[in-house]
Amino acid sequence: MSDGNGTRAGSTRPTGAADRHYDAIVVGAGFAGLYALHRLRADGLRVRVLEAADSVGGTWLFNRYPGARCDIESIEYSYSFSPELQQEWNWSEVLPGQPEIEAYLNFVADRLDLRRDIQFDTRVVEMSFDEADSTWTVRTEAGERFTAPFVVAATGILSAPLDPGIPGLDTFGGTVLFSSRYPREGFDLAGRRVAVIGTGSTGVQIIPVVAEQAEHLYVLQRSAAYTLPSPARPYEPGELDELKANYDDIRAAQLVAHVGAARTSAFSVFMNMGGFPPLKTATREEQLRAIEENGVRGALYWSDVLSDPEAGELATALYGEAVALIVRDPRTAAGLTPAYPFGCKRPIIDVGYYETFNRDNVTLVDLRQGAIEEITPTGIRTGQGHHEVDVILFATGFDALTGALTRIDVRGRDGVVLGDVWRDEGPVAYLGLGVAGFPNLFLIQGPGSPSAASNYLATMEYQIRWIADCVAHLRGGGHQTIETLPEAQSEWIDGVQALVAGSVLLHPKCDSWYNGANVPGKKRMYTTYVAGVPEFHKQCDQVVASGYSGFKIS
Ligand code: NA7
Repeated sequence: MSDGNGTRAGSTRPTGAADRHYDAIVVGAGFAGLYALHRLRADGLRVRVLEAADSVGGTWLFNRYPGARCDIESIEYSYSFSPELQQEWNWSEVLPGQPEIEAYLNFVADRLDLRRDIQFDTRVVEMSFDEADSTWTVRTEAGERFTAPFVVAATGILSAPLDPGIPGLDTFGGTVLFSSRYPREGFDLAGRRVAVIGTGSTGVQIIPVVAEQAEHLYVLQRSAAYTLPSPARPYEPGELDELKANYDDIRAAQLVAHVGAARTSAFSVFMNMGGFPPLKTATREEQLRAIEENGVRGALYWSDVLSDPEAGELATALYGEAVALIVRDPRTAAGLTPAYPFGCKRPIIDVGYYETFNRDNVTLVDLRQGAIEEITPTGIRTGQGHHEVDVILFATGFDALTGALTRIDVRGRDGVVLGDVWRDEGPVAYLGLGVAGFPNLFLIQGPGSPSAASNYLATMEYQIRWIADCVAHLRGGGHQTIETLPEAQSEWIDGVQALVAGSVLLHPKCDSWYNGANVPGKKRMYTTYVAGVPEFHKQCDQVVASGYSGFKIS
C-alpha cells in the first residue's frame, strides 16, 4: 500500500538500444497511462510508460493546492475495470480530495504491479514517425531514445499550465506559487499577505481555504464565476459498504448517463436546471422568492435560462441579486457578478466561496475596474493601485486538450508537426482518438471526444479498451498501421461543432479553455462532443463494427 506521497521505486532504466524497443510506448502515468499500461500488458505487449514526474498521478499529482477536490463522486471517478480494485479501496468522501485520489492511484500502481514498466523523471520532448518501418521514435529530455510501433498519448487534458505572462514577475521579492505545481510539502501561509490570481474552478476551491490561513487575501478576478454550493461531504458510516454492494448497478447506470456519471457531480448540481417555470414569465415576487429560498441556485434553475438569451440576461441580473444576499459589501457583491451568460463555461461548485468575501481579511480586486499592469518587487500593480503582498498564487489555468502534446515536438508522416496542424486547422481529431497524418498515435480524450463535457474516467476507460482492441486487431491481422482519413476527421469535427451551433457555448463573451480562447494565439474552436458519453461509445463501436470506417489500415 502507498502513503500516496513519496517517490516509489521505479523500473530500472534500459541500457542498450535493444532494450529500448517496445510494442507500445505510453506517455504519462496518470489515470489514463496506468490503465493503458495494465490493459496493453495484459494483452501480451511489451509496454514502457514514460513519465516526467517522480511518481504516478499526473494531473492529480501536480494539482495539490489547498482545497483541491474532484467534482465527481469518488465511486464513479475511479476505475471500473476491476471489481477487486473497486472493493479493496475505501473512499472516505463523496467528492474526493486530491490527497485521497493520489493515494488511490498509488494503491492501483502497487496492486497491479505497474511501476516496473514505468520510467519516472523522464520527460518526452520529441516523437517522430518513421514511414520506412512504421515505427515511432520517442526522445526524452535526457536524450534517451525509445522505439515502438504504437504510442498512446496519455498526456492529460489539463496538464499544460499557462504562463500568466504578466510583466515583472521575475522582479517579485516574495514567493510565487502555482496551483498546478504546488509544493509537495505544502506552504505555510500564516501571517502572510497573499494574492490569488484566477477564479475558475481552481481559484474558487483555493480562495476559502487560503482565506482561513493568510493574514490577508487579495482575490484578483478577471472574470467572475457562476458557482453553486458543493454537495461535498464525508460518507456516512456504512454508506460506502452499501454502495459497494451495489457497484454493478452503479456502473450500469453510469454507462447510460449522459455525462458518464449518474450520481453526485458538478454536472448533477447544474443539471437539475429547469426545475422552475420560464424566468421571462415569472413575476418579480416569484423571482425574489426563488433566490431567497434557494440562494444563487434560485437565479439559474428556470427552464428558459439556457435556451433563451433574454432569459439568460435576466438570470445573470438575478444571480447578482442572489450574490448580494450573501455578500454584505454591495461593491464586492457587484464585483462578483459575472458579465457573461451562464452555461458557457465549466460548471463550478464551491464550499463557502461567497461567504469568504464577508471576512475582514479578504479583499476582492475586480480587474474589470482596472487590469493587472505589472508585478513589482513588493506586490502587484493594477489600474486600481498597488497591492503589497508576500505571496502570489497563480490559478490561471491550462492550455487544455492540446497543450500537453503541442509542447512535445510530434512529427507524423512527411515530418508534419502536430502543433502546426492544430495551430492552422484548430484542434482536430477523429473520435478524439487519432489525427490524420499521425499513424499509430492514439490520443486519450483528444479533440472531438466528450472530455470536458463528461466524467473523464468514463470516456478514458472506454477509449483505452478501444485502442487495445484495435492494436490486437492490427497485430492479429498482420497489419502495420492505422491512420485517420482526413475526410473522416473533418466530417467528425464538423458534426461535433454542429451539435453546439446556436448554443450559449459559442457566445462571443465566453472566453474559456473549452474553446481555446484562454490561450493567446490558439484557434478559437469548440471541439468537445456534447451528444453524451453513451452516444459517443455507440459511434465508436459502430466505427469498429464497420471495419474501422474513417481509418485506413495498412
Ligand atoms: P480556468 O477555468 O481556465 O480558470 C483560470 C482563471 O484564471 C480564470 O478566472 C481566468 O480568467 C484567470 N486568468 C487567466 N490568466 C489570467 C491573467 N493573466 N490575469 C488574471 N486572471 C487570469 O482554470 P482552472 O484551473 O480554474 O480550471 C480548469 C479545470 O480544471 C476546470 O474547469 C475543471 O474541469 C478542473 P478569465 O476567465 O480567462 O477571464
